Amino acid sequence: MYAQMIKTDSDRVKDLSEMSPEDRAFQERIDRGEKIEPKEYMPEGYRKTLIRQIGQHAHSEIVGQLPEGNWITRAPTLERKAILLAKVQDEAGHGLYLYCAAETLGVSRDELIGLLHSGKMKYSSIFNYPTLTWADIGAVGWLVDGAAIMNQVPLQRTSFGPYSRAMVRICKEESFHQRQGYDIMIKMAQGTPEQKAMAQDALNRFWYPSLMMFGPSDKESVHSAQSMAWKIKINTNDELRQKFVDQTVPQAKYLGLTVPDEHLVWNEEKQGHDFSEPDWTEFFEVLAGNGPCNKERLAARVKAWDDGAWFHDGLTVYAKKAETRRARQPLAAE
Ligand code: BYC
Repeated sequence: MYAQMIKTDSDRVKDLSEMSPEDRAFQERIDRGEKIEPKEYMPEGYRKTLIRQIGQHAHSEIVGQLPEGNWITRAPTLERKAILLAKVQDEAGHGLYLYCAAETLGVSRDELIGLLHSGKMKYSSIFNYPTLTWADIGAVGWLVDGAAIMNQVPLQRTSFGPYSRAMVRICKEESFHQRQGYDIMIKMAQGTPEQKAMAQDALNRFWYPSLMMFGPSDKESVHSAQSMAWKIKINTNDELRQKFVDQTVPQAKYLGLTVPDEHLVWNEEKQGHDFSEPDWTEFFEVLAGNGPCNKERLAARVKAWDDGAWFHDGLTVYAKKAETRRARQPLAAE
C-alpha cells in the first residue's frame, strides 16, 4: 500500500484559503510552532511525507553500517577497533529509534523493511560508495557524519514530535562520530607521506558524494516546498550544502589537505564559499540503483534479513504463545 503512496506527497503547496477547515487548523498549529503528536489530526500527505522521510532516514542508518562495519576487523589498533565498533552500534540504534518514530504513523517496521528490500524505498546515496582504505573511515566520520549533523541539527525542530525527539538523541551521538572521523584524519594527515596521500585520496573520493547527501539542488527538489510549509524540513537542500562547505573548508585547511574543487573560492559578498556542484547525473544514477555498491549493499541487507528469519519467526511464535497464556490466566489471580 505504501509503495503507491510514497510518490504522491509532492503536490503543489496549497494556500490556507484552499484548505479544508481541518487542514487549515492543522497548518495554523504548524505555523504557531506546535508539535504534532501521532494520535492527532494530520493531513494524509503530511503522514505520507513523514513515513517516506523517516523511513528513508532509518534505512540509511542501517545500510550505513555496512561501509564502516567492513573495517571493524581491520582497524589498525585495539582502541580504533573499539571506537569503530561503538560507532557502528550507535548507527543500529539510530535506525531503531527512527523505525519506532515511523511506526507511530501506522506503518510497521516489517512493511518498511520490505519496501527497502524490494528497492521501492531509498536510503542515502552516500552508502553506495566503497570504503577502500582506513583513511576512508576517517573521511566517512568527518564528512559523512559532518553532513548528517548539518542536516539533522535543524531536524530536532521538525514539527512531528516523535521524529524531533529521536533527532535530539541522534545528534548527540553523531557529534562523537564526526570527531572520531576527524581524529583519524588528523593522525593520517600528520603521518608519513603515504598516510597523508591516503587521507587526500579519501577526501578526493568522498567530497562530492558528501555534497550529494543534501539532495538535489533546490530547483530540482520536488518535496522541499511542501515539506518546509509543514516544517518537516527546516532548511532547503542548497542552504545546508552551503553551510557544510563553509564549515568543512577550514577543517580541510587545518589538516593540510586540498578540497578537490578548482573553483572553490571565498565570496566576500555572500560571506560564503563559491563551489562546484556535484555531478547530478551521477547522483541520479546512484538513486536509480546504478552506483558502485548499490547491488552489494542491498544484497547484504536482504541476506542479513533472511539469515535472521528463524530468530524473528521464533520470537513471533513465542509472543503469540505468551499472549494466549496471558489471556487464559484465571481472573482469580487478580
Ligand atoms: N540519497 O525533493 P527532494 C547517516 C531523493 S544517515 C538518496 O529534495 P526531500 C549515517 C528524495 O528522497 C543520514 N535519495 O527530497 C548513517 C526524493 O526521492 P523520492 C541520512 C535522495 O526528502 C550511518 C528525491 O531524491 N539522513 O548520517 O525533500 C553512518 C528528490 O529529493 C537523496 C537523512 O535521511 C540522497 N542523498 O529531501 C554514517 C536525513 N537526496 O523519495 C552516517 C533526513 C534526495 O521522491 N532526510 N533524495 O523517491 C532529509 O533531510 C531529506 O529527505 C533529504 C531529501 C534532504 C535527504
